[in-house]
Amino acid sequence: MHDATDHILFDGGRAPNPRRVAIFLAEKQIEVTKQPVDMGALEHKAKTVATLNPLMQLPLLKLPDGTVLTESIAICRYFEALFPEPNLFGIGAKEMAQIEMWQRRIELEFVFRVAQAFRHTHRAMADWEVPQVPEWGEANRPKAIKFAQLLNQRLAEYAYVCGDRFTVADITAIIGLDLSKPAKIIYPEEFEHLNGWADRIRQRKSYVP
Ligand SMILES: N[C@@H](CCC(=O)N[C@@H](CS)C(=O)NCC(=O)O)C(=O)O
Repeated sequence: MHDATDHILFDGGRAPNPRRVAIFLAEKQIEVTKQPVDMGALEHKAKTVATLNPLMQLPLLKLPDGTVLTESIAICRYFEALFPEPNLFGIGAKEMAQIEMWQRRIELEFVFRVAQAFRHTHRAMADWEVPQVPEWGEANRPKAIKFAQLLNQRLAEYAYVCGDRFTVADITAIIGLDLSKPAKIIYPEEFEHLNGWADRIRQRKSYVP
């Protein structure tokens, strides 16, 4: 276990981006000090978080020198640099670029679509997404399914999104797939490679439901 308990992670529990960092830290066995924030009670909009992050979003990491990092991938990259093993962002020019490519694609073409569907159609998001535009949410569902189809094809060939090993791109993909349930996005049963991959990812010790 790597000791990083002098770092404070403002943690939003089950929200997708906080989960992304939680899974990453668990994979790398890094221990930080967690400061839970009850996002259901909109605590992320209260002064403590708002003064540290004007965007009022989580996760948020406070470094020992007081530096504040937000953006899940920035936080993950910071820890990858501090504790390089196990490597999750790639080794060498080609693998690093491939992981970055899939990570960005999944973030922009999948997680974003699923999140828009969730935020603009789910009643629980009415105080978060103002105004909710249900038509926009609906419009994103087929786009998420289209990208999931591409992932399914890819996972027919490879055990993991970026090839034969688990990387940060798998973490981003699983949080998008998990968010699909409350977003009411239903994938065709024939996406068997995607489903098989998801079962394997959810069985990893690092998986945070
Ligand atoms: N791009 C940021 C997104 C962070 C983000 O949107 N976090 C959500 C939780 S998953 C949040 O804090 N939302 C608060 C809100 O929308 O009010 C990242 O990758 O960390």
